[in-house]
Amino acid sequence: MAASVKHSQRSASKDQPGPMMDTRRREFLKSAAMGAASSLVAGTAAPSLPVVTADEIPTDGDQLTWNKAPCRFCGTGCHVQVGVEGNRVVAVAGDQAADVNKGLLCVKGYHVGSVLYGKDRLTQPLLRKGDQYVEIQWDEAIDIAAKRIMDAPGEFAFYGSGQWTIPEGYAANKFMKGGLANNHIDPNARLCMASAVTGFLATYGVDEPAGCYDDLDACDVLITWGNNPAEMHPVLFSRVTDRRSKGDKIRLIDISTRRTRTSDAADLYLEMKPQGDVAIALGIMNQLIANETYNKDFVEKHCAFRALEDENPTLKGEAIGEDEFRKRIAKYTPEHVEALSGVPAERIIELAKLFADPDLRITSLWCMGMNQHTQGTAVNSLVHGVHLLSGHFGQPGDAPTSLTGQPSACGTVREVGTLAHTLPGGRVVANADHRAHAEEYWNLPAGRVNPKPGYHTVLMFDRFTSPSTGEGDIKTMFVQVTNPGQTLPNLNKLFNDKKDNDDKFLIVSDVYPTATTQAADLILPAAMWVEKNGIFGNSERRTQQWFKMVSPPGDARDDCWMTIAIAHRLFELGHPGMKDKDGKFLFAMQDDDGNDVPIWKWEHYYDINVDQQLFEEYRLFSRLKHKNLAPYEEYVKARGLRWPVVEQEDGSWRETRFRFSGFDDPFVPEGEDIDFYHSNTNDGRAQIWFHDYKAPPEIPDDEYPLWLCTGRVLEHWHSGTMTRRIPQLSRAMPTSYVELHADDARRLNVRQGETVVVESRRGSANFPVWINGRGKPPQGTLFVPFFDETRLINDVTLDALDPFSKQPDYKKCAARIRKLSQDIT
Ligand SMILES: Nc1nc2c(c(=O)[nH]1)N[C@H]1C(S)=C(S)[C@@H](COP(=O)(O)OP(=O)(O)OC[C@H]3O[C@@H](n4cnc5c(=O)[nH]c(N)nc54)[C@H](O)[C@@H]3O)O[C@H]1N2
Ligand SMILES: Nc1nc2c(c(=O)[nH]1)N[C@H]1C(S)=C(S)[C@@H](COP(=O)(O)OP(=O)(O)OC[C@H]3O[C@@H](n4cnc5c(=O)[nH]c(N)nc54)[C@H](O)[C@@H]3O)O[C@H]1N2
Ligand code: SF4
Ligand SMILES: [Mo]
Repeated sequence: MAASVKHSQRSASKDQPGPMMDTRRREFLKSAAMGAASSLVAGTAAPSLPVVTADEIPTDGDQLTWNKAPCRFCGTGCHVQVGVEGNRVVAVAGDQAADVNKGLLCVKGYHVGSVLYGKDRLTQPLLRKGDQYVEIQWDEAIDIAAKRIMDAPGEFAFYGSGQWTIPEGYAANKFMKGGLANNHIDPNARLCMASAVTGFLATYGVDEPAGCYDDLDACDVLITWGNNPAEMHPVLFSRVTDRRSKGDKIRLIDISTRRTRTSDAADLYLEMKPQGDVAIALGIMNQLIANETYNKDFVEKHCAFRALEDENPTLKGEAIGEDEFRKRIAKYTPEHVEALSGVPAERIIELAKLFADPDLRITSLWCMGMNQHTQGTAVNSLVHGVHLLSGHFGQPGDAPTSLTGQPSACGTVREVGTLAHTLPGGRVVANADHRAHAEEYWNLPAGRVNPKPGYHTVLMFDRFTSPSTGEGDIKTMFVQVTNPGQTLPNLNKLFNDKKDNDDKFLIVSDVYPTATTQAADLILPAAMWVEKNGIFGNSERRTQQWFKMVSPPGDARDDCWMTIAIAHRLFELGHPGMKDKDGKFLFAMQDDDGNDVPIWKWEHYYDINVDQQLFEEYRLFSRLKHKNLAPYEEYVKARGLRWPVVEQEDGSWRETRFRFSGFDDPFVPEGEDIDFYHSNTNDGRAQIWFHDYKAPPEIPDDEYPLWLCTGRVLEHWHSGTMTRRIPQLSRAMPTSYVELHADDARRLNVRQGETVVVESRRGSANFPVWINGRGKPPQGTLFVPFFDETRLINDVTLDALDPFSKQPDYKKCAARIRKLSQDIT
């Protein structure tokens, strides 16, 4: 067993002021933060944390202790310095020693410390008794949860999160797949990056981006494919705008269905129709082929062509020759693409010319516009294909990079393998060798891991709330660190029926009351962020560690402890899966002297570093598919390391920035420039896919004449449970709204600020109108952010899925708006 890290080691990461940062970039972000905070309404101020800039961190002589942690919010993965006095976080500053953000934070990061101090934190387990909740003790709560599972282990589902820490997700995964031999575990990241995963797998045979944030420092052209990093990955985006303000020539091209702050910063804004991205990617490839301007050498050496099988298509597809690819791509002429996407033919030609230029470095970024898409796998593969066909791959600045949104969607979901069909380290339950490795590392009897994938998120909720399928075979569900009662699509179908269904038992662990806890039978109060130890994995394969700094309020406890305590109660109740093959508890742990530590008892949970022990076990898996991680102690010292991390001859650990590239990736054989060593065709080649354009699943018609897109805003995090409790953020953006084009408003006779009903075939919700607001949707389209629990836009959205990734499309459906007073007959 690895040695546990003593708390005294924490001071090792105490920070000294780092290198000078660019003042303009800092001013930009500071003013963005202050801009949001400046709309404070006088007189309503609640206690809040001071915003401290990195160079204002007090040093010696005061009571504060500073320690590092990644920001609680987005997948950018900035590091903050957290100032603690007594048992309270009292200040937060950007971490100058962090490569990702070099001391900068966005408005959410500056206020991240306040997430802990909303007035209505959950502090005691609560059990539903009729219409009431009664406070109960933890022993009873754990016993109730364990007995529900014991009654029907195969009818239990675990719904987790890309905001789980790596050890939390790893423990949940081991509990389900190794303990209960039940694969009904899936995280909210299914709603977020499942199509990115299938795109990577189909193209390279292995998940996660080859490039990293350094590409943004080196590219000549940056293309955003329907994402809005100016608001959703702000510090990352500032890395690019910063270069431009220093005089670097960098061209920003924003392709989007609506004008956003990213479009405002772009040199060229291309407005497309929903689903137009598929056509645009096909159009670029068409031109590269038609003009013979693709990179023949790169394609010949490193690529192969592929398409879906005619019958029973699979993610693997079938090989097609280059001639067949040429034939199929021929129909996507710039004119045809213009008709499908709304982007003028000459702009498609212009994009193709950029990709045809071998002297440029081109980075593509995307996020939910391409993933929440019924052709999500297809469009992800096509954009990889554009880069491969043109050879814009593998050099710093030349990269197709999918950004993740949540702080550990990569770390906890993709790497730890918490999806319903995956195992740790990028492996799958359907493969006998992969199962055998898991059984070996978990010391389980052969055959324990179930080969059948569990239910993906949408199916899991369908089987739980079962509006259409009779009883539904999921009887008990445990939800941790996610708020499905607000964020699932088509809530009337997938969630709202739970409220009237007493046969189903919903256990929810959260930090605040939410739309989901409202429907819960058992509510478990959780410790959050720096109230516990943790590890996150960000968008660029960077694994980042932090220590617990303050105690959680009341009786709130760690999510990982809850999972282990439930597992141990099941062990006591005699569930055979909670034993390893030597009869020992699945999560048995010892201290440095080899003594057993009863970590299922809360008072002993922090006697050892449970995170470290789980991480060291998980590390074994990381080596199976070249996702190698360093020992835990290395992450204690660093501001994150990008995997694969391999040990050097001198005993140091080296991270990897550019995967598959001979000059940087330790797994590319000596002398090779590029090697796709997980190739689906076992020949070192990546696949350039052909997919036909398909129409969106629901298209506006006479009854529902408008396109509805949903998404986010800078100030709020998802369902708003955390950011709406931070006074500065909630005052800056107090309520959600519907963005509308001025001509549509005129035609519909609605005014700025007026509340209207937004409705679809599935449901409705009310929103104030915002014309020419934060974003500007084109005529005939609406945009609604989903952070406001008082106005649930997911009563309106569609639950149509991508056939491979099973990710729903929240970005397009048919809707209408009407005045509040006006009835539709
Ligand atoms: N402030 C803040 N930042 C966040 C988050 C947050 O809640 N708040 N959440 C994080 C998470 S988990 C995520 S997943 C990311 C999301 O980050 P983004 O994807 O950048 O943001 P969204 O607002 O979800 O996406 C809205 C965009 O989808 C595009 N779109 C609509 N239809 C299409 C289409 O057919 N094709 C394409 N290509 N684009 C289309 C539109 O251009 C629209 O602007 O943000 C992360 N960062
Ligand atoms: N309409 C629409 N809906 C969407 C999307 C969209 O674009 N449009 N995007 C989808 C995407 S990409 C995503 S990622 C999802 C996000 O959807 P969710 O994950 O459901 O949203 P969050 O608000 O992040 O929920 C996290 C919950 O965890 C709680 N929490 C915080 N810290 C802790 C902790 O340490 N422990 C515990 N137990 N709880 C904690 C918070 O209070 C909050 O209730 O939304 C999806 N839904
Ligand atoms: S960009 Fe993301 S990680 Fe960085 S401070 Fe803002 S919310 Fe936090
Ligand atoms: Mo997400």
